[in-house]
Amino acid sequence: MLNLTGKNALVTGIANNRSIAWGIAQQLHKAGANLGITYLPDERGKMEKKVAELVEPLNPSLFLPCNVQDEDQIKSTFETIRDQWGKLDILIHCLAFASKDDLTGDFSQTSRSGFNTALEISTYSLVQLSGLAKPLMTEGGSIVTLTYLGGVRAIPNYNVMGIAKAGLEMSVRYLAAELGPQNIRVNAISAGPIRTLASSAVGGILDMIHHVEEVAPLRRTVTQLEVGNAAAFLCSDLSTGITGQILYVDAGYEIMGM
Ligand code: NAD
Ligand code: 0WE
Repeated sequence: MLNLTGKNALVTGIANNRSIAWGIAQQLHKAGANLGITYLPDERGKMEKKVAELVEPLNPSLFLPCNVQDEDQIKSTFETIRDQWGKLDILIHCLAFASKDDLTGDFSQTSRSGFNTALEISTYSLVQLSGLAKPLMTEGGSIVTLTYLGGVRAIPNYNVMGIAKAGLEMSVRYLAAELGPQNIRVNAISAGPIRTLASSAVGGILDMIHHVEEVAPLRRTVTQLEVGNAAAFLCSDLSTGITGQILYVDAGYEIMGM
């Protein structure tokens, strides 16, 4: 049975009720996990209030600001986990960012700063958070990140995010190789397109979703809760033999030739 009682889970990447991380947090809570939630703070504290209200029903025992571009916030997040929880069992990495200018037009025109920002936030953050989680996962653990097919195939306009996801998927393998001896497993879920804050800001996302609805074996897109169920599985004792893998939760789209 899928049971996460007694497990401490840190979930990053909740912005609103459409976030994939919100689907994951709900399923981890349902399975009995003790939750810590991080959010991306803004100057006016609007995000803090919004996300706090959203996650309240899940009774998180930690609720912390964590901009992955801010060294101090990252450090203090993990210090708090060490002091309050003692050990960490589950890390959900569910964030990405590229400048909107870099998600349209010619990939060859990506600026140095745009490239660096996309890879810093979307890729390096997994490496850094995993490194900080490592000493806290004293009883083993499970790290799960979110990727997209655009890291493996050239998908129109995904551009620099594709390079970030390719790096992310390879980071999963190197992290799995390093952390395996400590019984820490590292996997990624490659989700099909879902309408979220991040994806809705992207031109042509609706056409993309309609294409998936026509071509995917299941003739539909997937939901945040379906991704959440796969994440709960990867965090549970049902998947103790699985590490370093990319699990497609995409209604089967990836297998198709067109
Ligand atoms: P979302 O906008 O709800 O989530 C993105 C999150 O990234 C937000 O919570 C945002 O606050 C956070 N973030 C951005 N910059 C940050 C920073 N500097 N520090 C900390 N957090 C930061 O959108 P989503 O679609 O749920 O995206 C979550 C993950 O799922 C991403 O990795 C995305 O690439 C991946 N993904 C999304 C889809 C899709 O179609 N929506 C498909 C496959 C994979
Ligand atoms: O990973 C993603 C989205 C990531 C993302 C989205 C945005 C929009 C708002 C990263 N940074 C930003 N920055 C912003 O300013 N997905 C998998 C969703 C997505 O994005 C696409 C897609 C799909 C699917 C971009 C182009 C083509 C398809």
